[in-house]
Amino acid sequence: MDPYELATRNTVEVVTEEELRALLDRPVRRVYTGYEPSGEIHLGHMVTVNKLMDLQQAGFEVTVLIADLHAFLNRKGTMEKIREIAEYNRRCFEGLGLSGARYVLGSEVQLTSDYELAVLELSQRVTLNRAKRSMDEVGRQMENPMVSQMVYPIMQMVDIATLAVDAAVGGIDQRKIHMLAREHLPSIGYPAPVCIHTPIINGLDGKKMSSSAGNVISVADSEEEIQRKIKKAFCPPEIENNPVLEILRYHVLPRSGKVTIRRPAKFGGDREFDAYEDLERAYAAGEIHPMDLKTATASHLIEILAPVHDYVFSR
Ligand code: TYR
Repeated sequence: MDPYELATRNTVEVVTEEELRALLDRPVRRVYTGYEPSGEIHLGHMVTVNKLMDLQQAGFEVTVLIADLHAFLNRKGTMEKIREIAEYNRRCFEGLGLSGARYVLGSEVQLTSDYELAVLELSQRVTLNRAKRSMDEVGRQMENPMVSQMVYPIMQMVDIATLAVDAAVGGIDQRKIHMLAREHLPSIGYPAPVCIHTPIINGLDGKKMSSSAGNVISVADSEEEIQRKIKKAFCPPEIENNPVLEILRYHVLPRSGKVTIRRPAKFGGDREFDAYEDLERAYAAGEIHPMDLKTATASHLIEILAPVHDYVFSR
């Protein structure tokens, strides 16, 4: 696949496309994504993991930031607890295919005086209002934001400079922080990063994905759990807000290259799709039954996640 196509497939926005093209012409290019350590690495995280893998294939050096201090600032728990899951997360990301990446633990690079000076410098340029709004979709309990959650976006900007990356990948929920970075990093002598935004996919029930709501599939799930969760997933006969189609689009097709629907001959026989548009069209036209779509999704996902599960839990 052409590098530009690889870099932009399955994204909702690239800021800017011209800058990305220029980057692809450079001999060395670096991209990163930061993740707050999380008890479960799930299909939501995997959308950006897949994008990083696309970019790796398009010649980017990939950095994964395990943002332990950010999780702390965002009220996700004690530093001790967060550190513990950070190590687990790293193994998950490696198992998912990011084995050739550079891994950086936030607290290992964010407590130097240069870093702190950059944070202070930028905090003097960003209004409280902008900082707060940038956290709308990222911050926890934002009806009552803490000062730590205003420091958070400033530090995310400084990460980009400190890690010396040319591009930042994130869900579209990171957009406002990224726009602040593009606006303000040049004032501390750092070029504006190219920002690549992926969609936020829905949970299996069609509602906002959240580990606590149990509507996600994670790297830790067994085959039986994957089967069970997909079986009861929301899968309307439409293409709008259909979490099963989203899994096929954002996970199965990029990783397996095709979707195979297995059916007895009397129900139309097997069908194979290697482009999402074709699958979507066939499904919208009623040529594929939701039950068959689910069965195919479960077996593809099991095939994708089994080796990851083994890698993560094999010792
Ligand atoms: N803001 C990201 C999230 O919502 C985490 C993150 C933290 C990303 C620091 C980048 C960064 O530099 O999970």
